[in-house]
Amino acid sequence: TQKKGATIWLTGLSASGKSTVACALETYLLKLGFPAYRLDGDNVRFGLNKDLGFSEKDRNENIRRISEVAKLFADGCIIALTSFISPYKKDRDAARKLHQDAELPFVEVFVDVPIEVAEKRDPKGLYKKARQGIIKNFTGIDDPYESPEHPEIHLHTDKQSVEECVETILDYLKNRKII
Ligand code: GGZ
Repeated sequence: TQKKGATIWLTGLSASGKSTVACALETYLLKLGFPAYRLDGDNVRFGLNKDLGFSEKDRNENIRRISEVAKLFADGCIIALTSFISPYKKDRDAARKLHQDAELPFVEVFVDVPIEVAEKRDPKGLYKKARQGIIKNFTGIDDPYESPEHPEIHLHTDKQSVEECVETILDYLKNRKII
């Protein structure tokens, strides 16, 4: 029988590894026969949310809309994998509440990495630009990131491999009977 959907909500700094983990997890889920769909900056911020920037208000609205979309996917028996910084606790809690009210599983995954490590990775050179003041309000530099206090899953991407991270999430999903 087809299982219910769920939302796996990855949160963490830029270059923490959210998208990398989401991509690998998606591959595994699909291989196991579970429909999964990834929502990330590339398919949301350039489409549905192209009117939004990075002010606190715009980030709030970005996350609010993504929460609603993820809920729709989950309601359609798909596992939605979201990878957005989602820096504000209030916004993540609202996403959780939205799912709880609809009786859909919501799994918050803290993709944790020390800022120094993220800044060293700097795959797009954005931290450098933020340090130079070319980009303003960059998360972790001159904009806040509120770490989750009680995430369902806490990953450390500076100490765990992508495979270990995926396995941790898969084990959790199996235990919760989501997959
Ligand atoms: C943080 C920014 C910013 C600012 C552009 N602050 O590493 P990336 O490039 O690919 O991921 C970051 C992405 C963040 O978008 P989100 O939708 O995830 O943010 S939020 O959840 O806070 O709404 C980064 C890029 O966009 N980027 N400017 N000022 N990240």
